[in-house]
Amino acid sequence: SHGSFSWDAYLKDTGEIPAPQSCFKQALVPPKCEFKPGMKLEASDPRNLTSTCIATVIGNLGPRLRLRLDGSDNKNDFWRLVDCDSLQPIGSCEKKGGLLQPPLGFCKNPSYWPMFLQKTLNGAAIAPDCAFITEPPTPPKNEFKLGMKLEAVDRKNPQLICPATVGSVNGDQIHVTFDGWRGAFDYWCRYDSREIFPVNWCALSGHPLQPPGQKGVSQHKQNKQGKHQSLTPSERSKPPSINISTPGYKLGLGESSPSVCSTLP
Ligand code: MLY
Repeated sequence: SHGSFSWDAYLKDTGEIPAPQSCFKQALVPPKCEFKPGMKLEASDPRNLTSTCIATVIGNLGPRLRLRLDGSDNKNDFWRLVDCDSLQPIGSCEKKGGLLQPPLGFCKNPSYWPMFLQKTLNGAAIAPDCAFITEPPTPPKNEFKLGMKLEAVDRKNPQLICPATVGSVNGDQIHVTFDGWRGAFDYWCRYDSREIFPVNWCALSGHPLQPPGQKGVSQHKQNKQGKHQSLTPSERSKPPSINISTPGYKLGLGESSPSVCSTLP
């Protein structure tokens, strides 16, 4: 139901190994989503982590929620897992003696915040306590190894989860490299990031999984069946070769240009 990509065939083709479940700060069984669109909750402001705000559920993909802070615009939506400690029921902040804050970039005069808060919560759908799941434990140390396969959020298109490979390990950080995308979407993250998942997490959780990209899959890299083969870590760490006759080169339209890579999915 989520396209034709199969990890099983892909791993057999390439002989690569999935990162073990124990590497990840993710539940053994992905949590169910009990949130519904329109429900309100408390969330820490991603742009100002010390402040607790009101958020509305815009939608979900499996256990990942698309959230919008009340009083913010529709250009700053963010995604959180239902088992994320930065989410809590309405009333939690006040119980701890805290005050709900307007989001960074509150769209109205700050003096209007108390009235806005009252109006935004009046008659609102409140997310039930049972929807909030305890965060899974943090693995004691970074157990990722070079070449291990995983599923990872594309930070430039954060609704997408894609097949990826550990391209490098440095202390508590790993380099997440996206299969078939020549490095344009790669990033470093901590080993306990909530944006990385074991192979088959999407299938288990009901989240769509993107197929690997086609870039860097040249004729000589294709196997007999004509199936995808990812670049080796050493091939991948080399910058893509640039041909000065490539249209768009002089105009800066190479694939690393953020104006090209970070736009539409
Ligand atoms: N419209 C975007 C989509 C790229 C998505 C890449 N991810 C899956 C690694 C583009 O082609 O630039």
